[in-house]
Amino acid sequence: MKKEINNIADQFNINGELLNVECKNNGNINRTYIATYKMEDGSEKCFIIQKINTTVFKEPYKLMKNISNVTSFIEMKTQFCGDNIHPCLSVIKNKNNKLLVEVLDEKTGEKQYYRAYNCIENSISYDVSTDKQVVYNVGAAFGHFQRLLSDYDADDLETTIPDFHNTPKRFDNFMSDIELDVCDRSEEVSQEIITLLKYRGSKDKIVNLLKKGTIPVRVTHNDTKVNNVMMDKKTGDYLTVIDLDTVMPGSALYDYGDGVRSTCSTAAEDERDLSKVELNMELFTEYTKGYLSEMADYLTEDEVCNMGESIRVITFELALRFLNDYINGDTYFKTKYDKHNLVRARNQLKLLSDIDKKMPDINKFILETYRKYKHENKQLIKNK
Ligand code: GN1
Ligand code: MG
Repeated sequence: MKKEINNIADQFNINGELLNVECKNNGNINRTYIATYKMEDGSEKCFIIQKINTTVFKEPYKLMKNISNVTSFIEMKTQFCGDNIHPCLSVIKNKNNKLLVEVLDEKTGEKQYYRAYNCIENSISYDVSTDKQVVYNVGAAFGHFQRLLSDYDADDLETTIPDFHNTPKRFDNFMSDIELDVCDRSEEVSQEIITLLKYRGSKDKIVNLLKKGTIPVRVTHNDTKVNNVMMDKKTGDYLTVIDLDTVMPGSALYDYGDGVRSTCSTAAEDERDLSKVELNMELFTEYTKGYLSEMADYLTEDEVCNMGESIRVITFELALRFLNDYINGDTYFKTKYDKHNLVRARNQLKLLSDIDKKMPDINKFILETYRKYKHENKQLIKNK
């Protein structure tokens, strides 16, 4: 493998001598490597190389086109605004100017696809953080990302995973997979199924708002997990948002909801001790302030009124996806041990029940914060 990955790294258009490639064991979908090169000026520089999971991303060139278009647009805007605080993610092409390096797997006869990015220097990301400043910054980072793309035409992007956040469709598939029960696991998880069904009431809400045109289709990230924000190691400020695989047309609400789900839980997504899992309201307020500090002027009132609901819907969706994958025999998410997906599903169900209890407070805070930012911005414009 070592020789193979070195050979792949050599095919990217990087003017340097490859020193080392290290595999990073994170992410539930793709495989990530860090490649270090000695550059022409003698300095050492790291690059990210990723093997694309083609079971999940069936059309890697379409996916890379989305990423390349969006990263170029962000880079242009960032330069235009004279922003030299937020470094941009850029795709590094191969030596033939292609977005991917292709390799033929001799065993299976299938093509494998690799892509490369620059590394965001002096940065760190967190799987969990209870630091209020970090959480505020994660909210601001995803808000900033959405704001930069608020005038990018969503029709220009390919839908690389159809129905990615179509919660009702995922639910229907889940119900038929319980029936099919290919691995004979449905009975084992009957308690989890019952708990999940209790919360199915809100699953159609966002999809219906999109269908009716009540809320707009925007360019969205679709994987706003806390560890997808690179933070400055020294200052703790956000630098940039990574993992743009699922950038597609979608709803801003799923991005906000998923950000809160992932960032404001008191434990990691696969914590087994459920007594440690809840929605931390202090962190939720920080995330929401950070997000709205960027997005209050860009969201419609219908979007704002449904932000709270989006947290419940996306947590339901993740609980459902993990449980469904367990029932299907763990074919989608990478797992590190036997019942990993079941642990994740239980964890998300616990979080969901806590979010459900806290909905009135969640909604109240979102509206108050929205009004505050809208008002402050108006005053700012008036006083200019
Ligand atoms: C997957 O691999 P990662 O961690 O970036 C998944 C997300 C889930 C997430 C849950 C393409 O993302 O949708 O929210 O796991 N990505 C895809 O941890 O399915
Ligand atoms: Mg991802």
